[in-house]
Amino acid sequence: MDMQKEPGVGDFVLMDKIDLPHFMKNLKIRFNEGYIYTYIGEVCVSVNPYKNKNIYGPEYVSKYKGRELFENPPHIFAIADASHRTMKQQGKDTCIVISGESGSGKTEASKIIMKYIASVTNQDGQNEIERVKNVLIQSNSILEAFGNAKTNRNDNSSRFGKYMDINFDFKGDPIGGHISKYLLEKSRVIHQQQGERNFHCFYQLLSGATEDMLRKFHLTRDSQQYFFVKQGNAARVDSISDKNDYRTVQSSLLTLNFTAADQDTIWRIIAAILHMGNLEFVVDEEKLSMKKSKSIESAANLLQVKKSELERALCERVIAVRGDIMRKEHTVTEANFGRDALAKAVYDRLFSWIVDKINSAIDVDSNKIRNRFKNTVIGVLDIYGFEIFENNSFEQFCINYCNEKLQQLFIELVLKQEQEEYKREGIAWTNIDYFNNQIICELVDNSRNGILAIMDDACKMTAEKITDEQLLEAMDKNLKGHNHYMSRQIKPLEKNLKLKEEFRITHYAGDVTYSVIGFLDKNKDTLFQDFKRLFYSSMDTNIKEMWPEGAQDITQITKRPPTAGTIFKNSMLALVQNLQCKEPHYVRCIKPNDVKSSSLFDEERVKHQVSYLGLVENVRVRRAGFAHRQRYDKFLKRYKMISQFTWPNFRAGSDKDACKVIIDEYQFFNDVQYGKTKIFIRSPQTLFALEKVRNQLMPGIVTLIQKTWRGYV
Ligand code: AOV
Ligand code: MG
Repeated sequence: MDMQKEPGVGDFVLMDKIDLPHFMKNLKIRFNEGYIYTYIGEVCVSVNPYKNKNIYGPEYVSKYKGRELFENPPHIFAIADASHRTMKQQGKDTCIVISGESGSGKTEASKIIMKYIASVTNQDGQNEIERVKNVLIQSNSILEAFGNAKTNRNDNSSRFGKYMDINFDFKGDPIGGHISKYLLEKSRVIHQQQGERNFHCFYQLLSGATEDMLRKFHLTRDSQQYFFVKQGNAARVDSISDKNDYRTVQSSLLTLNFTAADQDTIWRIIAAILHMGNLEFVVDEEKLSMKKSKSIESAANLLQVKKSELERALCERVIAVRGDIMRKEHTVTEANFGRDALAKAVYDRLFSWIVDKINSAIDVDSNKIRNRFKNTVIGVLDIYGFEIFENNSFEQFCINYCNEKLQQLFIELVLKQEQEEYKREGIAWTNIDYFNNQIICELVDNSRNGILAIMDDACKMTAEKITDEQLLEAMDKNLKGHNHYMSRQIKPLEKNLKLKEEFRITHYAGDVTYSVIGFLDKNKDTLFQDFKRLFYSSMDTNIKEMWPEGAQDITQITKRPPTAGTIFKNSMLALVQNLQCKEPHYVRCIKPNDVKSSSLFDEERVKHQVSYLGLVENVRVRRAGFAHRQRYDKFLKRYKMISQFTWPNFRAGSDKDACKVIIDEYQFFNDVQYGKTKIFIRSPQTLFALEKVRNQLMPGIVTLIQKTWRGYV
């Protein structure tokens, strides 16, 4: 095997001893030598190289195309190929689940996978398939412009979860797709922590737009003029060229059939949000009004609504009291809250609208190729990774919960698959101990006393307004004694909890301290109805389309919409269900250090990730007895040359019998078990030995074949 020529071992299953130190040693040797991929059976462990590697070109594509995992050195291409092959040959839906903490390389991995799939398909060069491939690939730059941002963990951090289905026809060519997005971190629109930025698109517009366009939008190039993009003091990022990215986004928008009017709407909304950030309110003789500035006029213009009506919607709200309609003026706090909620909602709706538009460009149902009857799917999941910041709020809580759910899925599927395989093949199996994070998932999503349920209860009480502190009290009451939950109320001297409004969750990937302040508002996610009506009245038909519920009559609105937390939880449950019914392939991403260095292997940081990802346990389960398993026909194909009884053909029985003959001849019978369809080999040494014999005989065989060929010519 090629693997043996590489530093360390290419599959952790082949290590002499399976424990954390050996795992670390192998990973480190490989990273230092520039080998970023290593397998655990069929799972691909990937360490972020933090530099461009020359391993994704056409020669690599042809090397991996149509090959089995073990035939080549470990590579993410092999995982993509395996997923595509299973889908194509067995007609099964497959998925590739990419996980790892923030900055570990998930989004890059997902793009590499998509590009690989694009390179190995459409060999006949059909126009429509080429178009679909382009849409799939170019959608990335648009989604990243509007859904990614610089954080303190990653210069290009995904601030939304993304699951993309790619649909294939019977030949294995992509004919369409669908993108599902999960909870965009919209609070970033109005606030950024020190060192962070708003979404890339804001800076792209300011750097990339023509002078003419800026004038039309009443903007200056200087991002420091706009409160919504300057709070993190990090407008410039070394690794990013906003100007070039703006151009890329523009050309991608064109490819994806966004009309000139659509593009205009998009950038006008971004400009309007920049202006919204500069709106201020004053109270004069107890009357609330807007502080004089050009911003309100600009915002109204750009959103194509009446200035007076935007101003009114920002300063007061219309309420229905027992069927009567009344106006109520905001306090300054309410007005500020309303403005921020508006900016967030406008952005969120824009993002959803963009995703919908991309989907309509690749939707299979409306696609011309729908008459091709067979339609299988590869799903690629790239979510926001586990993250801990200086200040952690509702958004981190959701993101980290999402990572818990995926870890849970990994545990279940990897264990389950393994168990089922042994059961199916009639092989005895003993369980390997794991940390099962189900208990943390339940701490969050248990419908009776999980944090989300407690939060929803608090949001339902309208009689008196419940504060965030009261929410924390309710959580303390319900969760006291839970091993993964802690607050100062429960343990007054707990030193990691600085403030009384903080609580801590011991996640699978580490302790995170959250501030409860803002949880209730973010969960309720209220937006005054007035805004919805206003935007429904916009002269811009795209904007109107983004606010359909503006058509509702105010007296008709009685039902409380589901909370943000509940929507997110349900979307996670649906996601997990969806992934569960596909054949999964895994990429486990690891971040080598916190300083984005291509040469530093920070042992402590890596060790922590290896531990919480359960990778060593993964190897153990995989090795529990059997380092290698292979279908009889495949095993025979590879090794029949090493026995005179099976070479060139075995005629005395089944493939299984032939495999037995080989194993018996080399006296490995104590190390092997025979399942129903597969051979299971216990120790890697047996495999090495077989490989060695094969390698030794290979030159002879090659010469023999060559001779035979010469005879023919
Ligand atoms: P993430 O998706 O896992 O974080 P990314 O995929 O954005 O992380 O990777 C972070 C950065 O690491 C990229 O911008 C690249 O600079 C570098 N990188 C990652 N993988 C590779 C690779 N294979 N080759 C070269 N450079 C790479 V987050 O979205 O924050 O969870 O929410
Ligand atoms: Mg990402």
